[in-house]
Amino acid sequence: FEYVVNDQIIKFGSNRDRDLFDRSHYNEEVFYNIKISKEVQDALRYGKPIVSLESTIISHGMPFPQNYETALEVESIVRSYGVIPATIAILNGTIHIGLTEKEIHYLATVGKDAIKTSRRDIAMVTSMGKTGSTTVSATILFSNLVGIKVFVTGGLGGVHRGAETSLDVSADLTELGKNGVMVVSAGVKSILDIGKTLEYLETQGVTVVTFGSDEFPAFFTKHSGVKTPNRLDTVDQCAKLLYSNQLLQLKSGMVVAVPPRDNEHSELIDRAIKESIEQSKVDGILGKDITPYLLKKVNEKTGGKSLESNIELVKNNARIGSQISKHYYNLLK
Ligand code: PSU
Ligand code: MN
Repeated sequence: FEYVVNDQIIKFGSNRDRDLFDRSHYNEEVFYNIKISKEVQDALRYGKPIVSLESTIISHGMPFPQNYETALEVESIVRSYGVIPATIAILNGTIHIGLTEKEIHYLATVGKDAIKTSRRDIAMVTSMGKTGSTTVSATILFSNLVGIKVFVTGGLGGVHRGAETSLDVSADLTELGKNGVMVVSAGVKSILDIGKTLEYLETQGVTVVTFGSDEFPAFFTKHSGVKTPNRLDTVDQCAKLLYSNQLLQLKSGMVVAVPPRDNEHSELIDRAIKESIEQSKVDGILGKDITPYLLKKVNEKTGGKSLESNIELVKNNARIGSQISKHYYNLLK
């Protein structure tokens, strides 16, 4: 069977492939303005393992040039496992699945001039021909649309502290509930309310596992004091979890939280987080600006130590995610 994206015909081998890759979003009458890189098309066509990557972490999550260097390094780590990386973004209104180095460089230098794009922003960005970096939510959505099942990032959005009055809950969580994609991250930052985030994920039907620990990690540290709903110890177990999710067509997501290595700066970072949250109230920061604001402030207050850990853990997640993807594709054979 085949489908058409921008005049490019994408063929799949058999009906079994069709069942394995959820194509339910495809409807031939709908025209998607999507450009899938040649490499990613080939990987989809021949059933090679793929891992998708988000781009808000490039534009809003890290400063230049570390954002650029990290994005390329993460891609090369993924490749070192024989897995194809697909960084996702919207460039001049066109959804791109798989970016060139030049395109990554472009996003890294425009930084916050790119529109931080979650689900609600997608149609605005595409219809106005704008450039948008995709958050975890939009990246999950596009991954699912083209059939990519494993997505690697640093940290997820979540339920913000004080959400009982502000109602600030990241669209990452509802999107996780709607797509059978496995997201590999280092959990959620303690700028968020971790306990409430796990409650919300349960409501959304999202399977949450911690890799090799009984505790759900807090991004910069292994320890959050919150017990994880599930623990898995091998990449093969994670691949089997994904396989079962697909087989049963649950169409809801999975979070694999990878605890970061021990961090000697965790107290410094913790203090910086608390101060930054207070400062954000004084500065009147609201809505989608809060997460980028806090990341920047925490980085400044820790003299770049938080950024170092951030880079380290994204790479670590890429190692685990790539292996999960490989094992998953082996299960399909
Ligand atoms: N956490 C990070 N780095 C990031 C983000 C979160 O450590 O770059 C980004 C991700 O793209 C995530 C988004 O999807 O922030 C969540 O934003 P919000 O809290 O506004 O939903
Ligand atoms: Mn928010």
